Amino acid sequence: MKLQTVYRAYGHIPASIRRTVAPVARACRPILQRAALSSSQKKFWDENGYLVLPGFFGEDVIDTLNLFVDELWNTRKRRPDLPFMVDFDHGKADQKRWPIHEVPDWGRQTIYKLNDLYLECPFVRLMVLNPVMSDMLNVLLDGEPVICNTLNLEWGSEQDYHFDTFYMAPQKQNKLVASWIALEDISEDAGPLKFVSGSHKIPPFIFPKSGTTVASHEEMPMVQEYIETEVAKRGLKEELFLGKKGDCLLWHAQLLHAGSKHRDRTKTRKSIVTHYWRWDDLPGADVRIDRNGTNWLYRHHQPRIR
Ligand SMILES: O=C(O)CCC(=O)C(=O)O
Ligand SMILES: [Fe+2]
Repeated sequence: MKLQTVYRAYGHIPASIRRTVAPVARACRPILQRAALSSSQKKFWDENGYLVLPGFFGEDVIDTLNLFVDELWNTRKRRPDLPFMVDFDHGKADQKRWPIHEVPDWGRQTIYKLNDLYLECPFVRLMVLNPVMSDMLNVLLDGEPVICNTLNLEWGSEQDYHFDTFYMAPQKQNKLVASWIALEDISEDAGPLKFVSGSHKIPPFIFPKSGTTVASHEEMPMVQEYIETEVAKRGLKEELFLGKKGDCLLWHAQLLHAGSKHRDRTKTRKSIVTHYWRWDDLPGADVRIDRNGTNWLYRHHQPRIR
């Protein structure tokens, strides 16, 4: 029996039953692993630290999400109950994060991240961790994936090169995967995502202040030198992800990536990014399971910043 079938049968699984289901889940894992990814996809992932899934999402799914985001922006001012938070200047000293209903009209025209639609929207959860995706991530993470955040963008983030472990380090090293879904065709002058193939083999950078991979913004300049040296040493090359609408890119916890300059601001660059952790690494957390088998981390929306 497929793991998702087990979950569908139980719906939301109380902790006591979950303990009973877990061994079944583990027993199913080798079967799932054979079905989810081809051996060449797995080999490519191991060598390069990313995987492209062309046309993974149908037009109708993408259009529904785009309509939903438009609806949120268009109606936000009369909906103070909307819990979604919007980030500006993410990771910088003057980062701001406001509830969407307080964001002025210029906010949508500037670089922003609309956080965590997944916390309220089963449709978003089913999209970003549908059963096929779930099976694939199960292989890549060697464990049950859990959605731990989502970010919707409409412009290139122009973020510097980073490892996602700077912001959301998993409990266990490397047990984090991100997906980046193109919500429209992405053109070269609209700030596409760039990444360094094979950079996942660079040893993690440990920040002196915390002794972990988690960055503080004062320490960020230190890491850029490390990144440049390690990339040059290995002769690694930068690549652009020029995804078409519905394409999906998966990347490894340690894959270096960045947002390139968004040169033509008459063009948008709509995407949804999801980060996934493993259920096994979240023993005390409130992990919920939708009827379709999607695991997601239930938590508060992120706090306001100024
Ligand atoms: O889409 C981008 O430009 C960058 C997104 C990103 O790095 C992330 O969400 O981890
Ligand atoms: Fe990132």
